[in-house]
Amino acid sequence: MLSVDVRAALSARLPVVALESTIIAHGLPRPRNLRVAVELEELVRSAGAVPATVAVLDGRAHVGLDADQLERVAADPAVRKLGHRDLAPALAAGASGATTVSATAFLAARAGIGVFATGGLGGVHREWAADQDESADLRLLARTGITVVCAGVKSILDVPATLQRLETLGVGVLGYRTGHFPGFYLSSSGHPVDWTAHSPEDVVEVMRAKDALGGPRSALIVANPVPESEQLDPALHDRVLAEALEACRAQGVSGQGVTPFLLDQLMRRTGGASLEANLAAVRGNVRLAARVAVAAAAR
Ligand code: PSU
Ligand code: MN
Repeated sequence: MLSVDVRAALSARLPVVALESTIIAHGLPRPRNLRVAVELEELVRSAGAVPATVAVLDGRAHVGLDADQLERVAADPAVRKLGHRDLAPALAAGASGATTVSATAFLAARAGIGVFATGGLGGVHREWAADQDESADLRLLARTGITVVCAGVKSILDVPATLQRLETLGVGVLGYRTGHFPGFYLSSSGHPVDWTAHSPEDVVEVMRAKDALGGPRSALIVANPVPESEQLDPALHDRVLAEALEACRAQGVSGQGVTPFLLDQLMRRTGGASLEANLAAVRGNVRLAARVAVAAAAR
C-alpha cells in the first residue's frame, strides 16, 4: 500500500527515498527511536524528496507511513523484525513488523522507488564457518534493482567476507568520496573499494549505465563513510566489539536476535558513543540518498 504522498510523488516522477524501519524498531533505543524516525523523514523532505518509510502493519505492507503509523513502529513492542522471507507469513497472519534492508528493498523496488537509505547492510557474520549466519540482505540485493546508500556493513560482521560475497553475487559497490569501504561506526574499514563516486551526479551516471546495460537486476551500493569527526574512537571500537562478540557467544544468542543484541551491547559498552556514530552515519546516508534521488529525477 502506497501512502498518498508517495503515490503522488511517484506518478509525478518526483524524487522519493525509501527508508527501512528495523533500525527504528529494533536498532535504536526508545523513545529516541521515534525522534530519529521523524528526523530522517524531515532530512529527506528538506533535500527536496519524499520519504517512504516501509513497514508491515496489521498484515498490510506500507510504503510511506503517516505520523501515527511511524509512532506505532517505534513504540509497539509487538512489532516484529521482518526480512524478505517473512513478508508472506506476516501478511497472511495479519501481523505487524519492521522491515529489514531485504524486505524494504524488495517492497520499495516493487513500488517503483529507485533509491533507498539505511545505516549499515546486513552481511556475513564472523562465525559463518560454524553457523552459516549470513544476512538475507545480500542475496535479495543481488536480484533487486535499487540504489542503496549505506555506511558499509556493521563492524560486528566479517567485513572482508561480506565484500567478497557482494563480489560473488555481482552487487556493485561505489565508495562515496573514498577509496575504502566504510566501517559503519568508523570512517574506514581498511578494505579498498574498486570504484569511487564524487558527487550525486556521478552516482546517477552509474545508475544510468547500469540500466542501459540491462541484464539481470541487481542493487548498486553507495558506501558513504561517517565523517571522521563523528566516528567512534577506533581503539574503543575494537575493545568493546570483542567484548560484545564474547557476550553474544556466552549467552547463546542466535538467528534474528544476533544483530539487535550486538548493537545494544556496543551502545551500552561505549556509554552511548556508538549510538551517536550510528546516527551520524544514518543521517549522512539519508541526506546523500535524497541528493541522489533529486539528481536522478532531474534527468
Ligand atoms: N543497521 C543498523 N541497525 C539495524 C540494522 C542495520 O544500524 O538495526 C538492521 C537492518 O534492517 C538490516 C538488519 O537489514 O539489521 C540485518 O539483520 P540480519 O543480520 O538479521 O539479517
Ligand atoms: Mn542472521
